[in-house]
Amino acid sequence: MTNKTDTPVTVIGLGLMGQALAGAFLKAGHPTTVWNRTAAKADQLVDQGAQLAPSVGDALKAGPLTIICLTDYQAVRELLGAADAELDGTTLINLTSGDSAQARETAQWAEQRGAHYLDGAIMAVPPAIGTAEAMILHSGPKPYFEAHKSTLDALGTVTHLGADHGLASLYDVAGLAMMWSVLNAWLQGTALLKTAGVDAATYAPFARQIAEGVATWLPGYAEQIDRGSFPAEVSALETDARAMAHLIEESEAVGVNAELPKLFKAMADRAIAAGHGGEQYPVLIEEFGKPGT
Ligand code: FVH
Repeated sequence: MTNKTDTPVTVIGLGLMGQALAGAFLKAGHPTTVWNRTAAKADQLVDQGAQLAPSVGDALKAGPLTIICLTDYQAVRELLGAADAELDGTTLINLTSGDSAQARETAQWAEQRGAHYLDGAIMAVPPAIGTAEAMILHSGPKPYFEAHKSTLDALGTVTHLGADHGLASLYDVAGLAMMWSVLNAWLQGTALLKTAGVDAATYAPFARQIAEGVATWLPGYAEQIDRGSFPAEVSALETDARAMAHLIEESEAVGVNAELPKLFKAMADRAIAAGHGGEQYPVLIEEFGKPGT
């Protein structure tokens, strides 16, 4: 049986992320072939033992598993389109950021050319690659993932989400929604407190406690969403909407931007107008589940 660190791997695309990916494979002992449009970006990796392939086609042929990580899907299709004969029989994992439709289209395109295709999303910055903190999501046929999981483990905490190739991209953007919503909410509060001379560092631990407390509500709220039933066990939406009005009024009174609370109050008001005022907050999923006005 092959030792897991003997498995050869190819990395195409040596931007900040691709260099980190290739570096992690090398560190774990995998024979690593690399290719990049600007060849000089491979120099450091070659010094560490990587093989620089002379062409994309040669890179694809170098081993059973290729990871590609470029700026966007258009670049991926352009680049691989010029060497698509070499895709036959290879496993291709695309860790480039994009949307779910691009992931599904690229999967179909690659599979038509005989590749075993997995899409992926990296929820980490380059310095975290190779540590357990680096969350790397994959979607597509599970046997393709399982066949290479021991190699992929060199990159961080790797997860398979399901057979639908679009899932990794969807989790990626869902994570972004969470990240920016939390950060923007924190900035709103920080701006409010600044008007009273409270600095950001003083408010940050309090804000963190609130965010962690809210996070504990998620499993129960998720159950309500999955059941499609929203009894007001803790607070009714109309009570929450009155608190939102306070936030807007206070922001305006002290000269702080109120666009964000106005946005979520408008959604709550629409749900209340539709008869959901006596239900609990996650009933707003119905507003989130349709196109905006
Ligand atoms: N860096 C990060 O923190 C994030 C974390 C989350 C996920 N991303 C995504 O990873 C993809 C690559 O990001 P990156 O940081 O490595 O980006 P760059 O350093 O700008 O490198 C881009 C590479 O793509 C190559 N490239 C672009 N267009 C083409 C093309 N038409 N043909 C061939 N290669 C192309 C570029 O080559 P070169 O400019 O060096 O010749 C770089 O290798 C991205 O989807 C992030 O969203 C990273």
